[in-house]
Amino acid sequence: MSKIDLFKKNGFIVLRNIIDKKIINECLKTAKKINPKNFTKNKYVIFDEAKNKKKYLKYFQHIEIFFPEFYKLQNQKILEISKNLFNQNTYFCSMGLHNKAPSQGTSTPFHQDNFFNRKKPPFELTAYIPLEKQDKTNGSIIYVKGSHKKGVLKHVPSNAKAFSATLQDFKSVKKNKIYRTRLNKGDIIFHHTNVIHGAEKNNSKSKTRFAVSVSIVGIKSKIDNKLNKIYQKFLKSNRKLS
Ligand SMILES: O=C(O)CCC(=O)C(=O)O
Repeated sequence: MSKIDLFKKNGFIVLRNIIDKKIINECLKTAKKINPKNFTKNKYVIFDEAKNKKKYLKYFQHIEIFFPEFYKLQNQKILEISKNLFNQNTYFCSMGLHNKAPSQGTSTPFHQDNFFNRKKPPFELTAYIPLEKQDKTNGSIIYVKGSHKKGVLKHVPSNAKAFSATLQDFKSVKKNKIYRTRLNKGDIIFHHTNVIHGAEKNNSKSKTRFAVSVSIVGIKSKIDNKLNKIYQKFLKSNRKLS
């Protein structure tokens, strides 16, 4: 099956060895140097907090504005692949750095990005770029195959940092539909904005788990007013938690 057909069938594809490891290492070095204390008042930065109140970086929205080396991840190859997947021109939209600190990094609740992205038609995808090895030990990303075909399902408020909403009914998802990824530096996932995905917490005592999400949008896509109204409500309630 071609990569395009696989993307259409499952709602995601994993491509190996696509991103220049030099650029990844440069971004990883920067990410590891970020001191939470310097960003506590920055509204784009969200932390996990330990019992002793120590803060750990969880999510840094618009990382590229603060650390321009991250712009290097927005390359022509990614745009070309996205263009082929949606059969239309595409553009880079936004970027964020995810982390799960050793033993502290919390899970990513199961969700569909389009609950947050609010696109109609849903011509949007995430290019998910791990900056380091990612597997079961440090919280691998998990997909529900084919779930992008169902539209945006009901989400409910979540206590999870950086994700104001989670899918209401994950229990009904069949086990054989679950795909757990194992990623190395250089790999990339393209996932559809409607595909259900999440990740476990970081159980490792020593491994960080930095990854970058780059949003790419098809030019035929617009903001959906109905989805937008629901999202704004959820956003308000979640920001009070951080
Ligand atoms: O890295 C993670 O756990 C979350 C990633 C994610 O949900 C996304 O990029 O859409």
